[in-house]
Amino acid sequence: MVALKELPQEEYILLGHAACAGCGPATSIRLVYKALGPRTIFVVPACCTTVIQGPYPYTAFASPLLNVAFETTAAVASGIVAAFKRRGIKDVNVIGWAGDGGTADIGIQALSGAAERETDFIYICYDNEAYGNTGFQRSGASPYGSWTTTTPSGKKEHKKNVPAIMAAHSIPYIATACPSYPLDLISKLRKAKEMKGTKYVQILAPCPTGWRYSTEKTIEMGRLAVQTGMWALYEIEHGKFQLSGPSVGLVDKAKRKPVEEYLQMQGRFGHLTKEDIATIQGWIDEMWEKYKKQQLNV
Ligand SMILES: Cc1ncc(C[n+]2csc(CCOP(=O)(O)OP(=O)(O)O)c2C)c(N)n1
Ligand code: SF4
Ligand SMILES: [Mg+2]
Repeated sequence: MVALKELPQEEYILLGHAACAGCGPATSIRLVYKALGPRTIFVVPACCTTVIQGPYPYTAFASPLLNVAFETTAAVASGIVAAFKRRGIKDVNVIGWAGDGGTADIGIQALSGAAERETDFIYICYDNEAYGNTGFQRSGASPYGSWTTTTPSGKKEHKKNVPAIMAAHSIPYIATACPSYPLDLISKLRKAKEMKGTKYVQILAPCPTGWRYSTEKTIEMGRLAVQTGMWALYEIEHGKFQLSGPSVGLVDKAKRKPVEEYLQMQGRFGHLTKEDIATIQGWIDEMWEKYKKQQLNV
């Protein structure tokens, strides 16, 4: 695990960005930059980041960023990787940086193709669990029961498991992360940077505007997501699954906080009944039984 004192003092997401106060994705960009440094090119489809970056001709990113059509993130990144290879450029990190809508739903075909071609890049899905940029519509990654503008009485389906879909592609590295655990996040990206082939990282990035909580609680919200087991931190390295960070100690259900503690802090879950909460708790417990088996390799 990287130590705090090893992190660069420099900031690469600059003053004047246009994120909402308390934006989890903006904090995540800051950490990704601290992990990878400024020799990094971001490929970004339509999403909140196209606002966070600031209006043209200004930019809050200290390195090149390409805005691309929604479904093309991994395809464009593949082209950049090929062009760099042709020109013999080896020291630039090519990052696909897309939201959950742009990953779980709209960009999944291009992502799957890039993974199958073993494209040498890191694809990061920052997951605020809805289509934030267009007013918070449901995505495949929105959790069961959550209010969005297209699920006014709560989503009826569970969250799509994109890391598992990527695991089915047998890529060398998959990780989940959260900006509430910055050193864990940075360590995972540094590891991904050193590996060849397609690396997939999904960051749970709390969004006060859509999740409806007060802006100073973003870090606390991410911690609660992890402590309740709603979001598990893990790595799948060359097919080997391993829980990481605080999630290591949460295999035993008694160690996890009840999910209600997390849900009750967010307006998007304000309408949930006891039965809904039990359904979500049941889903978490079921997921953790799977993590336990994967951890034990059975
Ligand atoms: C092909 C296409 N369909 C729809 C849109 C409209 N659109 C722009 S951003 C966005 C939401 C993106 O959601 P997500 O990928 O989760 O990123 P977030 O906004 O949450 O950061 C949508 C639907 C578009 N730009 N292009
Ligand atoms: S809507 Fe959410 S993800 Fe988008 S900029 Fe605001 S806080 Fe960040
Ligand atoms: Mg989103």
